[in-house]
Amino acid sequence: MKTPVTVLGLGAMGTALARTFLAAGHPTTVWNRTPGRSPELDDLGVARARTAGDAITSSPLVVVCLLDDASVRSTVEPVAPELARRTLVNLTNGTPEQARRTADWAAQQGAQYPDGGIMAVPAMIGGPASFILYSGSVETFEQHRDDLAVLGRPTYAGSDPGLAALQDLALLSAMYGMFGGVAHALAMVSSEKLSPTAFTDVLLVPWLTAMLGSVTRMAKDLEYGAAPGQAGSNLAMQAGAFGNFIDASEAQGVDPLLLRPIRSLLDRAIVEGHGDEGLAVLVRLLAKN
Ligand code: FVH
Repeated sequence: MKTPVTVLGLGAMGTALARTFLAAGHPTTVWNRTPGRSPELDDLGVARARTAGDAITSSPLVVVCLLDDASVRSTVEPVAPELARRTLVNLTNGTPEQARRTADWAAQQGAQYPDGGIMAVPAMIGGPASFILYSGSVETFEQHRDDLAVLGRPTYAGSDPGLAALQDLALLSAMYGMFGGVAHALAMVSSEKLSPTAFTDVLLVPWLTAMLGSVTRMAKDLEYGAAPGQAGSNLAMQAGAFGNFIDASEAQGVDPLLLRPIRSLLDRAIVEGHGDEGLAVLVRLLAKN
C-alpha cells in the first residue's frame, strides 16, 4: 500500500498536491481552515478531517502548504503533540530563517522536518517540468523520496534546513527580474501600438532564449574567474547603451523605474574600475559580504 498522506491547506497549490497524491494511489486526508474547499477532491476519494490535529494523526507523512509562515505556525503549534514520530514537509513559501526556526521547533516535538520549495505552479504539479527543493536530514528525504516524487522531481538542497528556501527565493528573484524586464519591454512596444503578442512570439522569446547563454557565462565567471579583458560585451559598453533605454522610455511615456537600479549598479561598476569586465562583477557588487 502507498504511504498515507495528509495535506494541510486546500488553496490552489494544496488542492493540486492532494489531487496528485490521490491520482498516484496514496490514501489522502485533507484539512483546510475553511471547510468544504475543493469539492472536486471528494469524487477522487479524499478523506476530510474536521481538525488539523485529526488530519495529522491520519498519516505518517504530513504536507503543509498554506499562505505563509504565520499561518503554518498558527495551524501546527496548537497540535504539536500529534506531530511526534511523523514527518512534516513544509511546502509553504518562506525565508531560510523561518525554515531553520520551524526545523528546530519540529525537532523539539519529535518530528522529522524537510523544508521545501515548490518550483512549479499548481497546473504543473505531477508533470515533467515540476521540481521541488528539499532541505534538512538526507535520511528523511530518502525515506520519503518516492512518495514526494509524484508531485515533481525531488531535489535535495542540503542538510541546512534553510537551503531549500534560499534557493527557492533565489530562483523566484530571477523569475521576477525577467517578469519586470518583460513588463518594461511590453510597455515600450505598446507605446507605439505594436502587437504585444507578435513582438513576444517573434522577437522577445527568441531573444531571451538566446540570452540564457549569458546566464551560464555569468555563473562560470563568478565561480572560476573571468580572463581579464575577455568580456565580449564589457560593462563600459553596456553602461553606455543603458542610458538610451531610460531616455527612450521616458520619451515614449514609459516609466523607467525598473531600469534605474540596474543603471545605478552599472555606473557603480564603472566608477570602481570594472568597465572592461563582464556581468559577473554585478554579483560581487550586490553581495554585501
Ligand atoms: N500558487 C502558486 O503558483 C505558487 C507556486 C509555488 C508555491 N507557492 C506557495 O504555496 C503556498 C500556498 O499557495 P496557494 O497557491 O495554495 O495559495 P492560496 O490559493 O492563496 O491558498 C492559501 C491557503 O492558506 C490557507 N490559509 C491562509 N491563512 C491561513 C491561516 N491564518 N490559517 C490557516 N490557513 C490559512 C488558506 O485557507 P482558507 O483561506 O481557504 O481558509 C488556503 O488553504 C504559498 O506559500 C505560496 O507562496 C504557490
